[in-house]
Amino acid sequence: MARASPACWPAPACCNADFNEARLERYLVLAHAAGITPVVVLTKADQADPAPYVAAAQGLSQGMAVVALNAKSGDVAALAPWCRAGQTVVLLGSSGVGKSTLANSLSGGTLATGAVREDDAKGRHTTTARYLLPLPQGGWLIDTPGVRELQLTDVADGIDVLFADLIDLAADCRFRDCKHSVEPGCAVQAAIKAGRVDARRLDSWRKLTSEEVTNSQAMVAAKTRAAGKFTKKSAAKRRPN
Ligand SMILES: Nc1nc2c(ncn2[C@@H]2O[C@H](COP(=O)(O)OP(=O)(O)OP(=O)(O)O)[C@@H](O)[C@H]2O)c(=O)[nH]1
Ligand SMILES: [Mg+2]
Ligand SMILES: [Zn+2]
Repeated sequence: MARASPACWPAPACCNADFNEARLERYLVLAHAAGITPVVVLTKADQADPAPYVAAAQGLSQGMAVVALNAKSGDVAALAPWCRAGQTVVLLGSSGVGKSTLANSLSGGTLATGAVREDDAKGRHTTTARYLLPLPQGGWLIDTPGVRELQLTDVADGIDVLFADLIDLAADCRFRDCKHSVEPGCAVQAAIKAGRVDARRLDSWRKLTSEEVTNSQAMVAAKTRAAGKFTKKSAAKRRPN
């Protein structure tokens, strides 16, 4: 995606059993790491009261736009601010959340959509390629295949943006190397006790940071091994027989 054009990243999720805060947080970290504005779109608002899902999504990031709608109805005007000329929209989310349905409603296109499984509301990976579609307001939309698993690597910046409030608080902890668990003078634990911060967010911050560090170290190690092999091969080629 061209960096020059303002882009937004609606991360559709459903107002049903498939709604998952931890998964949404991963999309948000990825978007922030890429310098893209995330917008959470809660589809299937016709199937359940969207209010608790909207509140849960808003709790993931202060001030983030969260839109609940019925992607099938064609009434997607609430997304107009992100679909204007010069803007690019990428739909990202699990299979079956309604990305292609939303893409069709926004663009007037006819991308294939697929039914979800009845027992757990999961999709069947209907879309298998990426599609670029022009939007009537002048922007562009990219529909993508459903994400199966999202492993985070090299996104430390994105984690810092999503958890900026906790990082700010941590600056007031008594100890520089505070782990925000049982240390005296921990500003993060104080905020949790005062009800200003959800303990779940601290847990997510820890989990995502640790996963990111492990994955990034594994990536560096793999690159170093690959570079070592390459150097040995080219040295062998240069060696006179
Ligand atoms: N009731 C209702 N059904 C919806 C809504 N959005 C999508 N659906 C239905 O959900 C199913 C999956 O929709 P798709 O648009 O194919 O989902 P997708 O995210 O593109 O799925 P993949 O291509 O597999 O990644 C289809 O049966 C849609 O008709 C909605 O807002 N309300
Ligand atoms: Mg699709
Ligand atoms: Zn602390």
